[in-house]
Amino acid sequence: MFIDEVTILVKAGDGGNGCLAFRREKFVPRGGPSGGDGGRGGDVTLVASEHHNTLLHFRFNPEYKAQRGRHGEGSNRKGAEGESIEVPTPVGTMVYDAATGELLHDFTKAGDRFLVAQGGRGGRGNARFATSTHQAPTEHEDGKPGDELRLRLELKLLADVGLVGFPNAGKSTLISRISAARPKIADYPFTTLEPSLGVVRSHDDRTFVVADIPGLIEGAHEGHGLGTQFLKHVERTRVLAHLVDVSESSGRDPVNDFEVVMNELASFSEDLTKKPMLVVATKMDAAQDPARVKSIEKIAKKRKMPFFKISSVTGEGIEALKKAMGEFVLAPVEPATEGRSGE
Ligand SMILES: Nc1nc2c(ncn2[C@@H]2O[C@H](COP(=O)(O)OP(=O)(O)OP(=O)(O)O)[C@@H](O)[C@H]2O)c(=O)[nH]1
Ligand SMILES: [Mg+2]
Repeated sequence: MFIDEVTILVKAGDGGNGCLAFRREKFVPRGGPSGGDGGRGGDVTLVASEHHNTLLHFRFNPEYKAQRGRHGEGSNRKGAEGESIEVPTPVGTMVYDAATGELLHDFTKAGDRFLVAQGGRGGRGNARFATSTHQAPTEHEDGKPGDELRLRLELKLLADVGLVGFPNAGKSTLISRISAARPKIADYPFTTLEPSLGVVRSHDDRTFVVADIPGLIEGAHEGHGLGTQFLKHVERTRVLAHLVDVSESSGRDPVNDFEVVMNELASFSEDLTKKPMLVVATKMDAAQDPARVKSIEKIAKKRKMPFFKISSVTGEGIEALKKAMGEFVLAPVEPATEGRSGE
């Protein structure tokens, strides 16, 4: 199981201080107390968001502070309340108190809200302490501090995109190009022995998870090569990217490679072949024979699968592929939130 984990600090706003003041007016010899209350500090609320699939955004911004309340002022003016903030959190995130290890909240559905740090109350101004026998109070309170705590967030990562293909097709190289994952890459089959996940940042700053799994060969479902048991890691992905080496160095026919892998997927589970699939011709920088590329492009067209040509060496086609993956797996942005950036 792959677990994304991050520690963040949340700090609610402190309450504003109460004010000590007396009225001074012309012709009023003894003005009464007029110190206003401090404003309440803002809260920090975590909100489950379907636009976030990973905890990556927390790594760039590990601190969330709400605004403090303003201090009270004379003439019984209450301080303004501090602004509260909302922090988007992926559905599925478990929120722990980092100090005690206590589970505070488990986000199960989008829109779910959890007030994690409450703003401090504003202090009372001296006007509030006046009584009939105590007409010139000088008591006034400081605001209460807002809650501050460290949270440990945990999210079980499920892959959104699965990379499949022959050994040496360039799966690990692609994931190392589009994510921070650094699986072993080498010029021999079965370099990858177990699946690994990479978190990919899309062009609009959202993230999704790509799984790199070991290569498949003919008869994998009968145990040849590394077998097919790791295909369970891509069973729940939303889309498969099928990588086909179109360079001469594979020494094989790309169309045949494609069919072999499709057969192995089908032998593992029919559902896998029903999943949307992107066909990706890899190693374009080393593809001398355009006929090889064309042949696989034709197969993709026939099956109505989107087709991409990439080179992880030159970067050709990588952005377009990333964008297409993102379109398959990320919820469409609603018009109301469009243009929002930097979350
Ligand atoms: N010229 C060229 N070579 C590439 C490209 N992508 C990968 N390679 C090379 O192809 C070989 C295999 O790459 P990997 O990424 O390890 O392939 P894989 O699909 O993960 O292989 P397995 O883990 O064995 O299934 C390595 O020597 C890479 O350097 C590319 O775009 N162009
Ligand atoms: Mg590999």
